[in-house]
Amino acid sequence: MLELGRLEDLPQDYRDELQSHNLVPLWPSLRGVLPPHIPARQTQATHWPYQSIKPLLLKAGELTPIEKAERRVLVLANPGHGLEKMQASAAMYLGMQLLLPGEWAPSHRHTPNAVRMVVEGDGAWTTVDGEKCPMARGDLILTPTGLWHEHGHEGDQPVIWLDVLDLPLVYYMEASYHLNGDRQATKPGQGDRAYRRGGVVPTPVFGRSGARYPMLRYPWADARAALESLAADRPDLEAVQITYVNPETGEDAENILGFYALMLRPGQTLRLPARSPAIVFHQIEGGTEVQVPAQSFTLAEADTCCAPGYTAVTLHNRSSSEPAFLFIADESPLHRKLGVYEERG
Ligand code: 1HN
Repeated sequence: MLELGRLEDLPQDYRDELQSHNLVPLWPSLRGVLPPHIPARQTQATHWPYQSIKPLLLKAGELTPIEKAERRVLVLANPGHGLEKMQASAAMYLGMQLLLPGEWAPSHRHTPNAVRMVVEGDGAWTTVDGEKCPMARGDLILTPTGLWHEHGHEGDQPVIWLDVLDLPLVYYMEASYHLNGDRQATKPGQGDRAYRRGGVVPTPVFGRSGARYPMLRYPWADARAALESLAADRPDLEAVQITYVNPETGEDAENILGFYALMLRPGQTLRLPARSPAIVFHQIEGGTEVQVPAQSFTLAEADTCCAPGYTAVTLHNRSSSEPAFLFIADESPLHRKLGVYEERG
């Protein structure tokens, strides 16, 4: 390939004059922003074992009262982006959040979309847009853009959950901000009850609710049952996977990030094609070997890892007798909406 001219090839007085006019020559940087064949990715495949997070998070519970934190979170930062950027990938933020018995994380709303995947503990709840959502292991709770949300805890043991946000993207867009609010009044109705069965939706005679996000909590018991049922119905199916969708539209539950649950049959090895979006895996039950080129992670329960886009990932259930269940988050909705989604076999 023809070498393009470098910045150093230009006379210093010319470079100085460009700079004084806020001008920059493209050609020294062209290959950097538009590399051949495959994008440059800062996202590095990274593994965050839960056993290294949990003691440090509990320590944060001793060191920092909730009033001094608002959200007591240790961020799962990708070293490829620089830890201070608080990014797991280009568009994804991950954090592990701790709420102690009796604590309250006050109501706020913000432009980034969030979900939480409950890791351990009972008795906590998140109120989203007036709906009080109980939190149990494996439950997925949405806090989409603009909706008020607050967390409380009436149990007697610490509660820990994984937050997934599109914060890096929304921040990059210079569109990230929050508003604080008062404790929410709760209203009747739970989306996970109203939309209990796939294929049928509530149809009030006197006007539909019109809620953009009709389902805010996806209980793990239901998602797990759906996976088990799918696996039993389709022994021929290689990837036993479900997508968390908006039950009124069938579209992804949120606008920017996609959320899925995957069941690996006992002993199963599943090769995922290289796709343009980055991907995050969180082990809900069982154990998985996650292979990316030149690296392999052994995920134990509650572990989290990520892989950059344009990378083939191979998953292997380490148990020959029990299924393994993974929660997956990725940037597919974003890539598809922007028209840059790619799969490379
Ligand atoms: C947020 O609102 C929560 O509500 C957690 O629990 C993590 C990280 C960045 C920005 C907002 C929450 C967050 C966050």
